[in-house]
Amino acid sequence: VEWQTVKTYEDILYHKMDGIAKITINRPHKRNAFRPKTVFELYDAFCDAREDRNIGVVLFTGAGPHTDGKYAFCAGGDQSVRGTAGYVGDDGVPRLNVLDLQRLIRSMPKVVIALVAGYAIGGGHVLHIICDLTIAADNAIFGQTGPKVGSFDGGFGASYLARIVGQKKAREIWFLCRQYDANQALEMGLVNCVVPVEELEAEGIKWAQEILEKSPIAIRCLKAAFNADCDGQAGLQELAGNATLLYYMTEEGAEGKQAFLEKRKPDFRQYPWLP
Ligand code: 2NE
Repeated sequence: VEWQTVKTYEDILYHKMDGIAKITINRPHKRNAFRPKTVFELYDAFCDAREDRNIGVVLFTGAGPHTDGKYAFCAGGDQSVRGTAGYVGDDGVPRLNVLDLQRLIRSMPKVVIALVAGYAIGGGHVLHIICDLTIAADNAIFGQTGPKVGSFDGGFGASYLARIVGQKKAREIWFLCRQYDANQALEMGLVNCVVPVEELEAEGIKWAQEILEKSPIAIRCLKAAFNADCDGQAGLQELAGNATLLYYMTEEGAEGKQAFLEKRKPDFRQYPWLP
């Protein structure tokens, strides 16, 4: 089976193969930094993957290497289009639309795996944080730059990072703006494994295939449960939405709808009050 192009975009590539979607930021000359258009395109592709019943896993990665030989997952917001109130697109409107993308990746009931080769920096680092799993190439470099370049992500970028690596380490990452290599990232639990760069995609496919053998409903409920632990009412909404989905799939749930449509009283007496 080979990757099939799903749709053609300007800033990203979008492929599918056998239950797996692959979304690639394609601006290697900018170390895959994102402008508003990049984020809109990513959002569109992630929505498609979310809606596709055949897709269970999304691999999220960056195109590379660039002509100078360097790799990047994503170097965050494109500073060359940063205006006074966000990143400015062709329409002249300043935006921080990457926050919408973060929420989509976090809440979609499919597993999103970041494949990081080279730099995952700034808002690009937060994008890998938000993914369910991260597979790092041996050349991966991680870090935040906000306090150096006049920015910060106090949302998932701070609080969820701290859940992953602990408060002390998260504060170090943000306050010192250092860069960390793949093995340091592995040591602090920031990534799931490290592989040679040439094996990155194959490893991602292997993990995806292992996940695809598992129960879709079990995985979606687990993702929602992990999220609910940190995400307050939005997390509970996600988790409870799965309970509603499962309830709709029961005879008991269907009886309510059927009775309404048949203009009769529902007969719930036939269903047990389980202990
Ligand atoms: C990523 C890093 C460390 C790579 O360094 P190096 O030395 O390998 O490459 P270089 O020469 O800096 O970059 C190569 C080309 O990519 C562009 C550069 O300007 C350069 O272009 P040319 O000079 O060749 O034309 N480039 C790289 N990153 C870019 C960026 N983010 N925006 C625009 N152009 C970029 C090094 O490049 C680096 O530190 N990059 C900046 C990382 C950064 O600070 N990102 C923004 C953080 S804030 C953010 O992302 C954010 C947020 O905090 C909250 C909400 C939303 C977004």
